[in-house]
Order: sequence, then C-alpha cells, then structure tokens
Amino acid sequence: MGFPKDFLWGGAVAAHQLEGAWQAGDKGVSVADVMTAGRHGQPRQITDGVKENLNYPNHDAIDFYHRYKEDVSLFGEMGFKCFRTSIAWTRIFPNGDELEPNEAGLQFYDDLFDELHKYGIEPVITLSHFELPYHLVSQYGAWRNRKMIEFFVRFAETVFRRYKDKVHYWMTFNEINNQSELEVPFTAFTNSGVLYKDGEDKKEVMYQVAHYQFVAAALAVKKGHEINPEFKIGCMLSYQPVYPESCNPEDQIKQLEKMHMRNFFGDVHCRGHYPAYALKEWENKEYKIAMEPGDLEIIAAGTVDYLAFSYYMSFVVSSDAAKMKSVSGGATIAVDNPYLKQSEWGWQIDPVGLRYALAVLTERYELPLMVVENGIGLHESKVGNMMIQDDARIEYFAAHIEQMKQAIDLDGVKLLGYCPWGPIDLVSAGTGEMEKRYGFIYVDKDNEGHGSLDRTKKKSFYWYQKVISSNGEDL
Ligand code: BGP
Repeated sequence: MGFPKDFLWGGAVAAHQLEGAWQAGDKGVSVADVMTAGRHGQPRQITDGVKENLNYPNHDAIDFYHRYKEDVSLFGEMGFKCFRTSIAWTRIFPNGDELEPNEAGLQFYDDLFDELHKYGIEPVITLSHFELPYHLVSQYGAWRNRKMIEFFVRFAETVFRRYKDKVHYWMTFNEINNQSELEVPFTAFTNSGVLYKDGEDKKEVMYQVAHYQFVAAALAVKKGHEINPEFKIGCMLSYQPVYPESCNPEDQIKQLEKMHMRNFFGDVHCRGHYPAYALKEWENKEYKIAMEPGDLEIIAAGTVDYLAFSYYMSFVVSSDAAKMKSVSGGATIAVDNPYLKQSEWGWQIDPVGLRYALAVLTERYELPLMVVENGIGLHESKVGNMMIQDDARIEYFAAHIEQMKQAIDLDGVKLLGYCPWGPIDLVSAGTGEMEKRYGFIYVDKDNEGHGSLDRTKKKSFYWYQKVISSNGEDL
C-alpha cells in the first residue's frame, strides 16, 4: 500500500521562470521576454517588444542557465527521481519559423539532461510552457494561424529526435485548458499567444485555437511514438475542481457547466474526439471552426499516454450571480469556501480536493496520472544565516501527499509521480515577481532584481528529502 516503488518524486519548473540568460546562445525573444512584471496586483502586460525602463523579470530570472549544475546537485541531494522543466522553444528555433534548429540551444539541454542523469534524475519535459516565440505572435497571430501546427510539430520532432535516449516523459502544452477562462484578460496564463480583438467572440476564437493545438499535439504524439515507442507523451491540464455552493440543483448545474470548460481539453486529448456538450454549443451559437479533412482522424489517432495536471486549489460556484466574484490571481469567478483557508494570494487550500481530482480524472479517462505542479506561494526573506522556517509549506505538502496516498489506496488511482512547483524560488508566472516564493531552496533576489542569487536550503528542503527517502511514509 502507499506509493509504488518506482514513484517519481521530484519538482517542476518552466524554462522562462528560472533560466534567465534570455539572449545567450542565440536564443530568440519569447512571449515571456516581453511581458512586464505585474505590480500591486495589476495583471502582467504583454508589450510589443522590449522597451527601455520596463521590468522584464524573465530576462535574468534566477540564472539557472549558468548555475544549473549547482541547482541540480541540490535536487540530487534532496533525492529527486525526476525533474520537470520545459525546453524554451526560442533556444531551439529563435523565431519559431526557421527550418533548421539552433545548435547552441540544443546543446544546453543535452548538458542539462546529462547532469540530471548523473544523479539518477529522470527529465520530464514540457514542450510549450508560456514561452512561444514572440515572432510567431507578431507575424502570424500565434495560434489563430494554422501554420502554427507545422512550427510546433517541427520543434517537437527536433527535440524528440535529439533527446530520444535521454528523455522518456513528455508533455505537449502546459495547462492547455486555462485559456478557456475568458473572464481574464490575456496574461501569462495561456499558451495560445492570442490577443483577443474588441468585438470578436472570444469563445469562438478559443475553440479555433484549441482545434489547431489539438491537431498539433496529436501529430506530436504520433511522431514521438515513431521516434521512440517507449516515449510516454501526456497532456497537461490545470485541474482545480469546482464545487457547487449548496445542494440546490441549480448550483449543481452551474458546477456542471463550469466543469465542461475545465474538462473540454482533457476530453479531446484523452478520448480523441470532441465531446457532445462542445459540439452542441458550436451548433447553438453557429460557431464555424475551420478544420481540414483528416483533422478529426489525426486527433483520434494521437491520444495521450498519461494525463499530467497542476493542482493548487479548488473553487466554488453559485447559481446566484450576485454571490460570484473574481478570485485574486486565479482565472475564474467564485464564492469563498467557508471550509477552507486561503493562501496569502487568496488561493483556497484544499488537500482533499486533490484526492477528489485524482479520483474523478481516473474514472473519466482510465489513464495513469502525474501531479506535475502543486505548492504554496509564501512571502519569505532571509535574515542573516538563519534558516527559513517554512512550516506552512511543510504542512501544505504533508496534507496533499497524504491525500494522494488515499487516492492510490482507496480509489485505485495509478499515480506516476509528484512534482511540487518551484522546488527552487523562481519568477512567478502570475505576477512576474520573485516575492511569491515556492521553493525548498531560497534564492537571494528581490522584485527589483537585487540580490546575490545565492541559494540556501529552507527547513522544507530537509523535510522533502525525508519524504522521498521514506517513499512518502514519513510526513
Ligand atoms: C501554473 C503555471 C506555472 C506556475 C504556477 C504558479 O499556472 O503552470 O508556470 O507559475 O502556476 O503560479 P504563480 O507563479 O502565478 O504563483
């Protein structure tokens, strides 16, 4: 009982949130490179290029590009079995539409993967994590354009071939489903790179974008399996369950409708066809989604091997519109859950919701699952040589790991691994700042970019080390 022997304990990051070195090795400019930091709760802005005197936190981040050896050795010391990161598309294809890849970028990831393997750490790789080439946005309108399929598949094929003996676990798009939260203006929380225009039906555009991404992902899955039949290629969802506010059947229906949009992307990736509720919506609203002959067959043939998801919180919806409100930092509309505490950023902490998520996803798709993000952002600062006592983080993780164990033991969930988000402090995707810290390892850098970049272990470092060495028994 409990976690399987080969369980992948690790941590998760994304290239643009920690690598820095945004122009090193002929890297191109990514969407993340032209996004300003959000200040005082304002959403981050995507600019039309790199402007003077604006703060672009991803340019330097925590300089993992130059310091990865030190960082990987710390992950090794914690006992990591896997490490989830993304390959910055702009290191491999600086503009995104070139025919030949950039060797310096490919070499960087070769070196990183070799370093990980030295410590017996399995790389788990996201192809596209909020960092598509900016050139594809400005010249092609990003995923509005069908040409993106060709660019993405070329990128995927290039890295599949190059790393076929070094990487076995892959994911296509990070949190592909969060673009369905149309209440929120364009922020880092989307991989589509699409800037919505005034007056257009955003939802129709979103479905069109999704269609191209589904075809691209399915083609990538097929290519990947041809290159190495041992590859496990997954989709990746942001899975934050939504609960009805009460047992009022109208609340239940509200919840059902909300979950349709959360499930839509997983439904297509895992089942290989469009679900009835989406087809009905297209018909009712007279949406015209451009497709080419063969697209639906491609989607059917390219279903994923496993489902990966991020889990941070849960939401509550009510059929009473007056009770609904925007949630800080979260991409949804909800009422507070009186049974749950909130993090300093207003994210509702719900360990039991993780068991619920694991169980419903298992029932829906009958696929192995991987929790590839989970964690709590805290305000922390280092005073002298004192170790940071991050008991709130330890408590958060212990409660979530306990619920994963129950999902395995009681619900029959097949769980491949667990990657807490940001094992080392990094730039927040939502705010673009350093002060929302997730790490077991502290990085000396503040929002303004000051600091030595020195790494130091927090209390949770030793705690997680013990969790891994006891295979999740000693919490
Ligand atoms: C997810 C993203 C990550 C990460 C995380 C935490 O949505 O996949 O990139 O940043 O959220 O969010 P934040 O950094 O806004 O706290």
